[in-house]
Amino acid sequence: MAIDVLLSGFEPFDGAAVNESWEAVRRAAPALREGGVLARELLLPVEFGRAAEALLAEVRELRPALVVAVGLAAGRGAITPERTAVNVQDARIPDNAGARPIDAPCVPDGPVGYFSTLPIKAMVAAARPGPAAVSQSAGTFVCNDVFYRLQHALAAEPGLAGIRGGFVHVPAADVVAPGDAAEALGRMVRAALSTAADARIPGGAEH
Ligand code: PCA
Repeated sequence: MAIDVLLSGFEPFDGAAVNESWEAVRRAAPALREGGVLARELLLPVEFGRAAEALLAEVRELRPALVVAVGLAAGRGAITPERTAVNVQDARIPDNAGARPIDAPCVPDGPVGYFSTLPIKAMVAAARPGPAAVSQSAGTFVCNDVFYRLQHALAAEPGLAGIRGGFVHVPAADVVAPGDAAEALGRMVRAALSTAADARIPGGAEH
């Protein structure tokens, strides 16, 4: 049977004991299944290259309608669907395997970036009334690497045609508790499954 959604979260990194992304995903997936959505969850290592390869292996195997990769953005004040992935690895801290690339491409000779193919505005609306906003960039660490390689594979591999994918960052547990993040994630997944053309809601920013 075809799967509706593959949700991924990450292992802890940077000395933390837990990663709120996995805390949200491991709660959201069974709740979605109870509600009749065919959801699968996958825990990813915080490692450049290896995390994306693990996600893509599962995507090729399951061929879900949607792929929603989730990561922790500890400094943020809201749940944030990401608009763009950029072809850059620039690590402020080493990943969990000790790799610390600086200004390297995620995919050599790949395009500069990809847009999410999830309806990010409809997902922000679905996540509210909790704090939720569009993010214009997933950064340049492992989350962006996973997001970029996911979008690259979905765009380039004929066997993955039609699969929509994207990335959501969740904030630390003191901003949004994991149970609340899981509920919001569930609503966002349902919105993404039922939304073909994204809602026209402003989500931009001035700096
Ligand atoms: N957050 C990191 C990587 C793993 C995670 O949960 C990031 O934003 O790149």
